[in-house]
Amino acid sequence: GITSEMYRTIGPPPTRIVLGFSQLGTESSWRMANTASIQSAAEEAGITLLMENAEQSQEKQFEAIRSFIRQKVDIIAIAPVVQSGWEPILQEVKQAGIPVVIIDRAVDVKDNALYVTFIGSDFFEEGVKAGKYLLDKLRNQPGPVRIAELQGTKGSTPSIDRGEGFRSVIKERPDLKITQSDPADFTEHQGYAVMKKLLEVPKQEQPSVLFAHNDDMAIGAVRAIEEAGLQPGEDMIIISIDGTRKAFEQMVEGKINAVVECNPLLGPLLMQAAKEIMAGRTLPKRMVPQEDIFTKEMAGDELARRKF
Ligand code: GYE
Repeated sequence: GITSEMYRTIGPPPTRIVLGFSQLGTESSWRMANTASIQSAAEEAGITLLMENAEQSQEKQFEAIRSFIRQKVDIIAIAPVVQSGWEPILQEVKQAGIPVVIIDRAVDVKDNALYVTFIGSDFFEEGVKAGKYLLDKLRNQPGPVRIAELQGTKGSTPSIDRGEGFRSVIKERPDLKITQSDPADFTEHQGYAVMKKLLEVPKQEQPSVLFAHNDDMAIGAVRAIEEAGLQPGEDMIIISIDGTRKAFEQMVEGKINAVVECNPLLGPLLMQAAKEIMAGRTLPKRMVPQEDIFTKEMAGDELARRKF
């Protein structure tokens, strides 16, 4: 008789959605988890994924996007390395009639109709959470308190907004001062190198707090702090963002005091958005994943649950 298997081979070929994705790089554990999430979610959803790694270059992102246009993909997703400069290329995509999803980091464009939706965290809120933790931690400790900040990639939304969110909270205490602030590009090795440099000041000018815009930089900094003969987490309060397994391990060891969660597992949301767009449904302009803050005290219990 005729089996369903035979029907499948003689029926019309199923039309698979083709999604072109411009990933910005491979700088951090967050990024690797984000890439893996998008790859596995595409496979699970039966969506054909064309992914290009831009290695931190906006120019390379433009090239990838143009190649997606030439290949006539159904949808283009972009994780933008920086937030400015997107208007012209997004106009090109619009001309080609291809819908765009912005994922992870934001774009700063006047015309929001240039993309369908932005799937990503509220980075300002993450900075606020980091600042609130610090205020609470120091509530019985008089200043002056010197804070060092390791910024992420210059011009990227998470770095800009985390810095602003943090400042908006700590300004409540004028005796807390950010005395040093330098970009370290969200990488562990830059976190190490920049922290080492920041510690090369006279003892009385050394910071007693480090706010790192991501875990990888905090982990690099921990190494530099230890090499300087200081005890991270004790001699220096360390707060970072992301919530990677490695950062949780260091929290359990008492080297990092608090971590604000930023969720990289955006693959399923992206694939769902792709399907809805292709089905002609309208999506909310903004989709924000649920996120938390974890302290040293909670780290042990949470560690087993960390997925990245
Ligand atoms: O926090 C950092 C990564 O854009 C939210 O980029 C992302 C950030 C993340 O390199 O680890």
